Amino acid sequence: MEKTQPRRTRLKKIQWIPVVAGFLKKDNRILVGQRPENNSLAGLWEFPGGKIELGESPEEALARELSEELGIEAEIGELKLSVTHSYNDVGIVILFYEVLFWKGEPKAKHHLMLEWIYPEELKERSIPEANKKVLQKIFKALGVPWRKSS
Ligand code: DGT
Repeated sequence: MEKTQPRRTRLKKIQWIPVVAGFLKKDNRILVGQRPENNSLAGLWEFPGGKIELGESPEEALARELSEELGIEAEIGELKLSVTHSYNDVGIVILFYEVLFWKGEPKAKHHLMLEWIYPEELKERSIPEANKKVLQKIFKALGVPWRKSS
């Protein structure tokens, strides 16, 4: 009997990269940072975080990134949301964690600028496509309504 061919052959396999990001909240605002120049997605506003390195747990990776990027010692809370997104030849899996407690005041050691913003403001900011497409889920994970009641 003739073997059936797979219906769709992928020409190129993409590499999936695990990323962690933190929701830091203060007075109903969340912390976002503007991605630096000479970096992919430069100028876009993101949640602090980065790629998980070999041998790290997601929580260890996020604590390291928050120390490197913001200079704080953070306690990583609950996993609130996971998102997948693929650019051309690379895919990212982003795990978003709640961060409720930390020591120190966040400083922009890596970002162009840091800002505490009301989640609502994310709608007007330039943010990575991976986040834009799940903004509604991000609002839910942050525990704020998707639309402001007037
Ligand atoms: P490196 O060492 O230069 O590769 O930088 P890392 O490890 O700080 O990682 P980064 O921030 O360049 O990689 C994170 C990837 O995830 C990047 O493609 C942007 C994407 N991404 C999408 N949304 C977010 C977000 O809200 N926060 C962060 N940190 N990355 C996001």
